[in-house]
Amino acid sequence: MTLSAATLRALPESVHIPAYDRTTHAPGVVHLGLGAFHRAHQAMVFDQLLAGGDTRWGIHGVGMTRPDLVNQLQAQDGLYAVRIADGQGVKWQVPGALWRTSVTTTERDAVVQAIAAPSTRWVTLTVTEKGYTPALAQLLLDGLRLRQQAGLPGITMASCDNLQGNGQKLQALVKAAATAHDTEVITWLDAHCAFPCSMVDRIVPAATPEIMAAAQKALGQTDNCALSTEGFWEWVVEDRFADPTDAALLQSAGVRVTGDVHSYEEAKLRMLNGSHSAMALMGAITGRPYIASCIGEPHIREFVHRLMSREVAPHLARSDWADYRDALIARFGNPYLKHSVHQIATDSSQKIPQRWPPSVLGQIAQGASFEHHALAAAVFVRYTLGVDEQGQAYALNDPQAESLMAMGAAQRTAPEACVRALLARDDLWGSALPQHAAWIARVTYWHQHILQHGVGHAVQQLTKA
Ligand code: CS2
Repeated sequence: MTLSAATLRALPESVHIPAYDRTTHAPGVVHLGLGAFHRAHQAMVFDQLLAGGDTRWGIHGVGMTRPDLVNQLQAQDGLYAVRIADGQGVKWQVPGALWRTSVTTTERDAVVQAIAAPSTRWVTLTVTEKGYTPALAQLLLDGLRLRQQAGLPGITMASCDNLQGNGQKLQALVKAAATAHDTEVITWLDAHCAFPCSMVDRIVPAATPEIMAAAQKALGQTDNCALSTEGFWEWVVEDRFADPTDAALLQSAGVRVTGDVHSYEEAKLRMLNGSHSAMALMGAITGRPYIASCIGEPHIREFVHRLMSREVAPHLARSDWADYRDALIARFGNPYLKHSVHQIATDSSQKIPQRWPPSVLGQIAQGASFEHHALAAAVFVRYTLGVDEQGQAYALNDPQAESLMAMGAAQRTAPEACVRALLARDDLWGSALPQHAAWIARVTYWHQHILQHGVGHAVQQLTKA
């Protein structure tokens, strides 16, 4: 038996299931990017609002890249189980907010129509860092134009990707795609639509065969779309909505609505995601498969603790950073989350710019040490070799993979030139760092150390100092 609307009632009582009607109302949210994160984060917030009786939060989920996943979700009537597990315990829940699905590649028109549907009030996005393309802007613009022409109300478009100022970036992207024929839709958009910035946080690893097997056991049914996550979740969204009454509603579901998302965004990107990238690259090279296996090593744990305390925190507006750091280290160690280092190392070229350079520049401006970030950057250079310390090859999954590997290939024979070439890239490091001699010198130092003695030795050397 496979999980679906028909089999939902046969689930064990311990599994929390939706009790509300999922078929009568049209979705109020179009979500672009139907990956694991959205399904275990916002979809569960919307599930809560639906459970409270507000029928406007059903989701039309749009897969941007994975038709296979969308087909599986469709076969299960949009239902999937989420295992929520950490030191507090383990529970299973089936959120019911996903009501319809489409794939952009083959059903673009259906997506445009969904954005333009009278019932649609929100568009949310988790399309990843590399998803902010002119094609995305055009898709949104086509939907918005139909709304404007039909005289429909404006909508809230909430980017939920790990980018600083994500709402502003989305708005700028949509406007940049407009041509001279779009003057009316842009005037309408400015007057009626809202692009709030958002900080979203919950660790949701990509699904694994292990979680499918655990789902089978807990549900007594097959679930090809099961996910695993932690109890913790946070959604901080800017108080900027097409319908201002949404603020109170979201708050009632545990979302933080504020004028100041910036301080949450920068703390999350540099503390959580910055540490994640450093550990993921270390794990990839040393053959540690999961984040929990990395943070479980005392020297890596010390490295991450010091990276956050000494080099990230001094530049954050968020004053409760010490508690935040300690909570993060505990979350990284969650044994239930088999969070693959190679998954996090994916698209590093798109992630590093938000995660590391702002802290390095902050340290430089204060004349303070940036050794931990220099070591992390050296680990990234070493990562571009595509072979771990045991001699196992791994693939770089990155839009820049080819150029990164071409630059990194000769690092054993011409290490300094390779480090220089990779550090000269302003797409990764911004405009100031590639000129900074001391930064280049320290990355070069750690890179040599790593080539000679290995990543573990380098981390130990630094954390002993
Ligand atoms: C991770 C994030 O894959 C990655 O790059 O750093 O997906 C991280 O797990 C989430 O941002 C946590 O909220």
